[in-house]
Amino acid sequence: MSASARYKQASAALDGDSTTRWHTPGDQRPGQWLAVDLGQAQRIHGVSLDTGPWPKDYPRGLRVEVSRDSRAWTLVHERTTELPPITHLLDPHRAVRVVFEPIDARYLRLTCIGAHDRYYWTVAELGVHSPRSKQQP
Ligand SMILES: [Ca+2]
Repeated sequence: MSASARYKQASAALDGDSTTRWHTPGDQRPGQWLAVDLGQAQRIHGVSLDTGPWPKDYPRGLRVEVSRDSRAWTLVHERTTELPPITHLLDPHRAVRVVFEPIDARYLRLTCIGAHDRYYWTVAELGVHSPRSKQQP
């Protein structure tokens, strides 16, 4: 797991503990990214970004790209969000859920395409969804 410029603790977004987090070093800005290597290609069709105890730190816009070789990337989701996503109202912990057409991927790259002057972008836990298992930690 890696993240853009000197963002430490990227692994905290995948440690199974929603009280630990990866977050941007300051207010969220377009271009900040978080990437994950699933270890091997697998069929996936969605991601969820759990904000843990920081529900206002959802990304104000998110681009999701996937790749099999970390060189050729396929855009599977891109949307700016001025208002809280509907999932935020249902479950603040899972502030962002993204579903896309099933695709084989080993690498995921999440990029912030929005900005906020008061809030970080936080990912307490990243969930990667495959068509077989609805949810994986
Ligand atoms: Ca965590």
